[in-house]
Amino acid sequence: MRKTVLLLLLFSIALVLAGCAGFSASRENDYDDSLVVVGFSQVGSESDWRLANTASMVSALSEANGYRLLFDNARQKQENQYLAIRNFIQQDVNYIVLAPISETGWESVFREAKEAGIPVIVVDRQVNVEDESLYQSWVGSDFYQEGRMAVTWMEEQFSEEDTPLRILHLQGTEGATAQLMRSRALEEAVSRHEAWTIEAALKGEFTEAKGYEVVRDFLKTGTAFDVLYSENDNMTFGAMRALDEAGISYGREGKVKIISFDAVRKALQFCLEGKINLCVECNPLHGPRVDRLIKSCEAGETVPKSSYVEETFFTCETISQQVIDSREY
Ligand code: GZL
Repeated sequence: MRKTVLLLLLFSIALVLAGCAGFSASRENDYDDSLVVVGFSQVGSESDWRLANTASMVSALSEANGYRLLFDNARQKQENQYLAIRNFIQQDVNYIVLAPISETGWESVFREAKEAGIPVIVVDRQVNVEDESLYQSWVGSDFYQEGRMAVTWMEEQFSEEDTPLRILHLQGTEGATAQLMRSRALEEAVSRHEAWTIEAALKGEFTEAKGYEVVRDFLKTGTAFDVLYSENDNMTFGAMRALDEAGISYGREGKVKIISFDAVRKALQFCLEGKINLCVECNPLHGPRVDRLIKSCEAGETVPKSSYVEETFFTCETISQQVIDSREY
């Protein structure tokens, strides 16, 4: 008899604990299920541009705007983006948004998302997949056009056809669309101008630290150059520090002319001070576009396969404090 009572008592305790566990588990997932659940895999936080891009996405995909956002920072590693996407699939999100670190290697994980019935939206850099049905839409910049803006400025500044022009090329993360297209525009221009030469192509990985390191090491070779073509502002900031240390002047009155991409506020300030000659804008504010895309998908509307953001450029002569103060990033 005593044994039966004890067993019954243990069984009831087990039931109560299971019930609580069940209750606590359901409470963990107890969010407003009218929200659209979005898993966003971001490249990292390597640059001022990236921080502005993240801020734009987080503010647009807010709960007040009808979303539950799951955010993952891949810290510049593609395998972390694979992990994040598979995690989002397991959590059965409604949409996956990816800012890809590089163009290739997405087929299998995109196929897993498609098989799970989860649309993928790509932002910023592009993906290179055989089957374009693997993603719903892409929002980003025309990086080739950005490069064309820069080389057109160079052709205007250094118009004498036979004037030698020695270029130091500071490249972003290898294989990123921004790097591939900004580099292609420069390389095509150099092939058109016999007197133009690329003295070196340095890999700065879009970060200030790496930009400083590779330019510092290059300057030790004593190779002279006339123009620094730097594929993002943070690498430019690092290069400026290396040029300062080497006692090489730059900017409007300087020996070296500087071209920089992104046009974040700090770079525009340097442009106003005459330290950067040309800032080519790369618009990071993709959040509202992604919000509109998802809302269209939710309404069953057809969405464009790709949409480009508007961009411009600024020079020492055209930038002003008023323009800088009016910008969002
Ligand atoms: C461009 C973006 C690039 C920026 C860099 O859209 O992919 O990556 O130019 C960022 O600042 O790191």
